[in-house]
Amino acid sequence: MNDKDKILIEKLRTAKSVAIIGHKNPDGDALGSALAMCRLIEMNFGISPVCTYDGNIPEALGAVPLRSRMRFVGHLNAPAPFDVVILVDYGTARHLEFASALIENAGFVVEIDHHKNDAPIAALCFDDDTADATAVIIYEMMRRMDWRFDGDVLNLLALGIITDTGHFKFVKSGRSMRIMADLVDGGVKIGAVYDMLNNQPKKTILVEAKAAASAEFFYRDRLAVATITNRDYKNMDGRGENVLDILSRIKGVEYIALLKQQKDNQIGVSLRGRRKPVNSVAAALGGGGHLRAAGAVVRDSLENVHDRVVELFRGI
Ligand SMILES: [Mn+2]
Repeated sequence: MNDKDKILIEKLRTAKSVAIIGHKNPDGDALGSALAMCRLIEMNFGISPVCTYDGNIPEALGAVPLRSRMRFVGHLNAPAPFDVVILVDYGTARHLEFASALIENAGFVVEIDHHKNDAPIAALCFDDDTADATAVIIYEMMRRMDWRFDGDVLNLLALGIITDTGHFKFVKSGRSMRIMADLVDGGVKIGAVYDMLNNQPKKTILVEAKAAASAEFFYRDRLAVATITNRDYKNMDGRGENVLDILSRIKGVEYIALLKQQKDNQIGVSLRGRRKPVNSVAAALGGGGHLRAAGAVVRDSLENVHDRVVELFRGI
C-alpha cells in the first residue's frame, strides 16, 4: 500500500456519498471500470456509489454484470454534492463536461485513468498511461489494498481489458495478460465474456456490413476508408468496431478510417493502424487516442472530412 492508497481509503471510509463517472458514450473499459469500482466500494466500504454516464451505452454492453446500476446523468434527481467523486477512464476534461457540476461540487475528486492527459482534474490521481486499460489499474489497486471482490468484479475487469486491448491485439506489455491470467484463475471464462459482447442488434450489424462492403481504397490499397451516412448512423451501436475489424483483415491494408456522419456537419472519425501509428493523424484532425487506435470529431461536411483524411495519409 502506498501513500495515495492511504488517502483514498481514508476518504472512502469517511464518505457518506460517492459518485463514479466515466467518459461520455462509455466503452467496455469505462463501463467495466466504473461498475467494478462501484462493487469494490460497496463490498469494502459499505457504501453504495452512484454510477452515472452521458450519451449512450452500446447495446453490445447491455448484458454486462451490474449494467442496471448505470444511471443516465440527466436522470439523477437533484444530485446533492457527493463527498467523493471518482473519475474513471475519462481521457481529457472535455469528455466529462456533462458532469462538470458534479465534479466542481464534490468534496474530493479522485481519478483512475490510463489515457495520456497533461491536465488531470482530480486531487488524487491513480493515472498510468503505460496500462493497457483502466481496469488494469483498478485490478492492481484492489490487490494492493487487499480489497474483497466477487465474480462480477473479476468479469467487469476482464471486460475492460479485453475490449480496450482489442482482444489483446494492442497489449503494450505482458502486464494486462498476467492480470488476465489471474482473472481466469479466479473463475473468469474468456469465452463467456466474448459471448456477452455478442449482443448487438441486427440493424447495427447490417449497417456495419454495408459500410464495409462499400469501402474505398487508396494508396495501393494500404488505406481503407468506410463511411456511414447520417441515415444509417442512427442504427449504429458504439463506434463501428466491426467495420474496422473486417477491413483490417484485408491483405495489404495498413490503415483504416471510418467516417461517421453523426450530424450533417459533424463527422466522427475512427482510425486504426495495423502496424503503424495513427494518433498523429487523429491529432491533426483535432482528436487523439492511442497509438494505433485513435479518433476525432470534426465539424465539417462529410466530403471535406473525407478528403482531409485521405490527404493526411498521403505519402504513407
Ligand atoms: Mn480505457
